[in-house]
Amino acid sequence: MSGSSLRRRVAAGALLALPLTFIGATAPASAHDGPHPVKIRLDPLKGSDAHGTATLTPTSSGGLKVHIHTTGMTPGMPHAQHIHGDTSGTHFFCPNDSADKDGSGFISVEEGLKMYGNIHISLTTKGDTSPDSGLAVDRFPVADKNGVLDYTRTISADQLPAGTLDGLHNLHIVQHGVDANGNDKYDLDGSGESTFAKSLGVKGIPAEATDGSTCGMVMPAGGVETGGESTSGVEDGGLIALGSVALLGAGAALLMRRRLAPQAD
Ligand SMILES: [Cu+2]
Repeated sequence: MSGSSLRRRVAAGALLALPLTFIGATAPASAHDGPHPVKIRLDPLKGSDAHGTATLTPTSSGGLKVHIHTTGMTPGMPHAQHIHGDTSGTHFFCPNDSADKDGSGFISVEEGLKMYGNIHISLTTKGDTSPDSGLAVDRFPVADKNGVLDYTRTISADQLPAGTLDGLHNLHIVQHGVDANGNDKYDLDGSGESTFAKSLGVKGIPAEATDGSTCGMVMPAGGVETGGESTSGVEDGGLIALGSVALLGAGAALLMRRRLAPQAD
């Protein structure tokens, strides 16, 4: 073998080795063995001190196991909770304090939807998990007397919107229900009436029942949070919020009124 041929071989070997090393170091294992579980830290939204964790685990049969554990929730009350956003790549995010445009001290549904996106999955305890069940408070988990909420449900493959498992990193979890006046229940004295429920034609629902309590961004293992606000995401948000109001429907809100409106006794 001539010297120049050897050098060419060594050079070619080095060129091959470089990209292989690069791929080995950076390619996610999930490229070949399906989506991995993601763990989400649920942080308090403005005015809330609830927090916790959620774990989303894709099942071998194409479903999604959801486990949520939060503390500091309104005790004894149901908490609507959803996976928000979509899997098309639109950039959604958890709203920070500045999202409280009306100065209520909390993030209302209207304020939040522009940021965390539409309802993708309703995390109910049984039955339907579509956006139609967004306010089905009789099927949302109830926090215990200490304000601890523990929720586990496996959503079957046929109930998951197409692309959910591959698009987990675009999604968020939002829990609702706060206790503005610290009396351990939702009432109109706390934070007034829910303008969101009212917009659906249902009066008398406490804003405490629909204001956001926690939000968590879904990040793949080893993923880096990019942060920042996408202008297009915000602009899209207005339209998406309108769509969501229509999706939730007056029927769901009526259910909510039955469950949450102050009882005459
Ligand atoms: Cu929600």
